[in-house]
Amino acid sequence: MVVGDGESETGRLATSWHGNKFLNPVRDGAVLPIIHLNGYKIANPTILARIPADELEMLFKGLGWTPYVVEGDDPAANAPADGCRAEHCVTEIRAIQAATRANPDVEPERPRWPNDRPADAEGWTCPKELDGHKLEGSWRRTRFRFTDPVTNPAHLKMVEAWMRSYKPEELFDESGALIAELKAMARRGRAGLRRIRMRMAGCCGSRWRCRTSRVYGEGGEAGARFRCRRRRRWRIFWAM
Ligand SMILES: Cc1ncc(C[n+]2csc(CCOP(=O)(O)OP(=O)(O)O)c2C)c(N)n1
Repeated sequence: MVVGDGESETGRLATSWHGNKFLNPVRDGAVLPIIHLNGYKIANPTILARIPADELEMLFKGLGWTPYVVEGDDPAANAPADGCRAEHCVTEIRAIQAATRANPDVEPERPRWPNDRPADAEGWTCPKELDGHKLEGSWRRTRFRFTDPVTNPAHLKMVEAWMRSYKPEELFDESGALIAELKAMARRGRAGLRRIRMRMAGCCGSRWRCRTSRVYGEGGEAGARFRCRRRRRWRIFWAM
């Protein structure tokens, strides 16, 4: 589960770090939280990225986790190590489960589940700057947009170079469809995102019967209204 550093300081998520207290390694599943520590949330710095690494480590240890940390701040150079660390965490989770499940009659001690923390730049792989404003590695990446690529050839070129940097020819076939290898990675059936009840704040308890009816509020007022067809009533969920 990848969690943004901004997201992870919102009330409910900040509290949910304590969810490990209720996990029974014999009976329950496990979650590997991967905290995407990229320094910013919307237009502000994040708290977790503003405390020293040793303090952050102590924080998560105090919350009962075994934190794993990336060294260095070059995301491209870190990528292979990120993969290895994540794999190590999964192996550790499996080992905890195997050890406790081998003796299901023994009351298990609460394990210190791992959590992982890669450090990427905010907006990593977006253009470095736009009209003199730093984008990658800055909160500005959510605030500055290409508004005129139709009339501004220089901006159009930048957008094209940016999009091509993701190598679309390796992701889509000639007809523009996603290649089979990637399609096969999507979760299906009951595990598919559309079928997960919690996907919209646990919206109404029916499987994919809710649809977003309209989002109201201009320019960032966070409030979405969902219509629940099964119960035939309106509900309002506030995201903030
Ligand atoms: C529960 C909840 N509270 C608040 C918000 C409002 N919100 C939208 S984006 C955001 C910050 C996201 O920052 P981060 O997780 O660091 O993502 P990044 O900026 O790196 O993409 C917040 C707090 C939300 N979506 N959900």
